[in-house]
Amino acid sequence: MSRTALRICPLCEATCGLALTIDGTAVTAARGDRDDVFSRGFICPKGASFGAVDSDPDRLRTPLVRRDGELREATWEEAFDAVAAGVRPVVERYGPHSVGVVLGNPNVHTVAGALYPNVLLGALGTRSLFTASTVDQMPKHVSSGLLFGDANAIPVPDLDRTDHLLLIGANPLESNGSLCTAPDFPGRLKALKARGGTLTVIDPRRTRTAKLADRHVAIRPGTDALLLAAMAHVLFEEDLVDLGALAPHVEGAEELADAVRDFTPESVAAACDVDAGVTRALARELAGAPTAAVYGRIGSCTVPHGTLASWLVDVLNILTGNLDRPGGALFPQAATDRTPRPAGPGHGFALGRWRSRVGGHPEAKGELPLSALAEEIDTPTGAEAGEPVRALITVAANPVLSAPDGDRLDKALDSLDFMVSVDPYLNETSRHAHVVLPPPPPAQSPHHDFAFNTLAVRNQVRYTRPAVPLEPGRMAETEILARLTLAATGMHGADPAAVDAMVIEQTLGKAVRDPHSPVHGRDPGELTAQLTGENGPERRLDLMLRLGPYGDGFGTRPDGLTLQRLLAHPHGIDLGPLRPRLPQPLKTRSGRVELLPGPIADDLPRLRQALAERPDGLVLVGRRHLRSNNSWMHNVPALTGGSNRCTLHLHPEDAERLGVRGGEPVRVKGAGGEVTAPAEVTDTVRPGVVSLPHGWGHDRPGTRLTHAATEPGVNVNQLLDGSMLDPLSGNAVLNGVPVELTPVGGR
Ligand SMILES: Nc1nc2c(c(=O)[nH]1)N[C@H]1C(S)=C(S)[C@@H](COP(=O)(O)OP(=O)(O)OC[C@H]3O[C@@H](n4cnc5c(=O)[nH]c(N)nc54)[C@H](O)[C@@H]3O)O[C@H]1N2
Ligand SMILES: Nc1nc2c(c(=O)[nH]1)N[C@H]1C(S)=C(S)[C@@H](COP(=O)(O)OP(=O)(O)OC[C@H]3O[C@@H](n4cnc5c(=O)[nH]c(N)nc54)[C@H](O)[C@@H]3O)O[C@H]1N2
Ligand code: SF4
Ligand SMILES: [Mo]
Repeated sequence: MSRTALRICPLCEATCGLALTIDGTAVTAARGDRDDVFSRGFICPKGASFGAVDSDPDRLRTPLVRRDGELREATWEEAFDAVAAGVRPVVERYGPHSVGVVLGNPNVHTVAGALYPNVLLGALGTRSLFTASTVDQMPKHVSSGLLFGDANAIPVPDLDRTDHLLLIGANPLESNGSLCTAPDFPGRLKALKARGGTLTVIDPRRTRTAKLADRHVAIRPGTDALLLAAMAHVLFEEDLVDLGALAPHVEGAEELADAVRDFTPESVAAACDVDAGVTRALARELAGAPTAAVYGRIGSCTVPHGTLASWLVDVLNILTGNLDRPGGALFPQAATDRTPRPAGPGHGFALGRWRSRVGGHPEAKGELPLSALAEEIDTPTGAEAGEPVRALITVAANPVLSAPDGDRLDKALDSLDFMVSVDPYLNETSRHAHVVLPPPPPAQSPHHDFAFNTLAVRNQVRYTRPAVPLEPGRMAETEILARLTLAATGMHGADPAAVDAMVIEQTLGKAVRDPHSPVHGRDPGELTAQLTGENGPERRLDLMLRLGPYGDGFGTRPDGLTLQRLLAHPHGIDLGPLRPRLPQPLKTRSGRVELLPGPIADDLPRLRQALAERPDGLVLVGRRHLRSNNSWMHNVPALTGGSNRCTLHLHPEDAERLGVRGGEPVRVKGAGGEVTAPAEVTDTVRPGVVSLPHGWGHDRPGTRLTHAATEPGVNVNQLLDGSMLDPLSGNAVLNGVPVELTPVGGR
């Protein structure tokens, strides 16, 4: 007997609605849910393989606890006992900062990851927080923090209405998009072209996305900030600046004009390897389009000037009047956002409120660079104050492969007093843990996109309950994280429901005191009694929906959103296209968009120096494959093989010059080490640039990734030594990295 269950896909940021076929408790097929209000039936090969991802036999079924040096199956009770016994002595002896927390990418794809890590961090009181954000989008958070006063206020290109889209360092035809949640991104780009719009792609590789473009600019890696600064220069020089309706909300335009004066198209041409005429054309096209949006992603973030490039993306949107207008780049309004407060000056965004112990890196958004994790563990206390990280909690993270210099981190993890990993796999990182707590597979978990709805090209809200019940012996990831929080913070054994109850009490306590809240002045007890949901996490979702911008305000807006109303709409509720919202989202001290914030102005001299830089050798960039996802999907046979391989792309001219032949192994050497991968000669990379995908290197002992180990690939991040960072955000430089090639056994 088979049945159908709906489930939002958690495998990438596109958040497609899936219709799963369930036989017994197994997912036997997945297709796109045609009635999904947002994805309308779209599905990609990863979503179609949901069943295989879900039922991977290598997924751990029980907790593992290390005994006599070996990880062995254990009960949940034994596992949490071991967490309490491992973490508490470290906190008591060395203080809270000696417990590190590493949060990986899938936390933004789970209900558990949205609701519990902040509670854990608050209760631990540690400053040793490291996340995937600092190998990804931290530059964007910092630029948004500085421009808008809110690190999470990230404008999203209005894909469905824009007339002109400029994509920088993004390849949504493979990645399905990022910081821009859009099911069927490829279809939306084709629709843009079909309605007469234009697409420009800036990427050192001629990607599938670039092939779709009207104009592709194969820039030299790492130089986007120069190109974008020159475009801003042209807008000022040619009198193309038109803030439009933004004018009253923006300050600093004159100072900005001065700041970009040196960056003429001619002066950046050699560094970027982009003709001055092309740069001028890019600026004119942007200004001339009825509406336009500039959008930058990985290739513009994970570079030495990542924050400046991210800032310039929005600067160009602002100077052309495209920020916050339909067809431009707008701020989404998610159903679980906080009640919007009236516009006005805010607290602003502070950077560097503390620094990392060893490298002295400034915190950004409360985080330290993931690149600095190894040194924070393996550098003993010296002159600097503070203790090394001695215990580590990793949740959905595989930094041994995803962060620079995995070999060093590998050794550092082995030296910890205690480590616990919440992870479904025994992989390159979790193999070091003393305790592994495996979450259930996705079909057994609920789904709501707390994070991605704040980045979606259309306002909408969807929630799916677990498609199949928890297998016997399984524990929901929400409960795992609640129990972990209690065990790590001296409340081991308390009822995990107490964690949710505490959050609800605190949230309502604040809301009733807030004059702008729909529940101002009401009794928190009476409101708590109104919450519905089968469990703590659902009641918390109900709470957020009801207090949110579309919520029922606990009865003040009777037709507003509640969990019950959402459950009655299994394919989701459409909340309409993105709408202009300024000045409400601004939280800067001035209450305006601050075009030239101090830390940005202070970083511009470094960009000016880059005008003279010319790499004399090859530089490395990354790439993504549609049927893969970071480090953890190489274990699913249905998603491996074909073009999804860990090969080194290089241009025929470079291959010829270096004597490299396609299919033969090449040794690639970088500052952090060397790897050997088969060469793939292709003119899709520009001359001077080579490309390796990340997330490979599944050949370490002690893991349980049976299929991935048969074709392990190499870890590209071993080429990095972790010293190259964007200074403002602490983000790792993963693109535009100098490397040397030698054909193995060649000349
Ligand atoms: N060279 C290079 N390096 C890169 C990048 C690059 O472009 N180039 N990209 C960077 C980017 S953008 C990112 S986001 C990072 C990602 O870095 P990470 O977040 O460290 O890596 P992932 O491979 O996403 O690993 C996620 C981990 O979560 C586990 N997991 C999967 N599903 C679940 C779940 O439901 N619950 C829990 N608890 N765990 C789960 C997986 O088994 C895996 O161990 O990598 C970065 N590294
Ligand atoms: N299939 C698949 N989908 C994914 C993921 C995955 O691993 N696989 N990962 C997910 C995650 S965590 C993220 S963050 C997103 C990322 O989403 P995207 O940012 O779209 O990811 P990439 O495909 O890495 O695209 C980055 C592009 O930047 C180019 N590039 C490199 N250096 C430079 C440069 O200096 N300048 C410019 N202009 N371009 C440059 C690269 O050639 C590459 O084409 O994808 C998500 N979706
Ligand atoms: S595009 Fe992303 S969300 Fe949609 S089916 Fe594919 S992996 Fe899932
Ligand atoms: Mo990412």
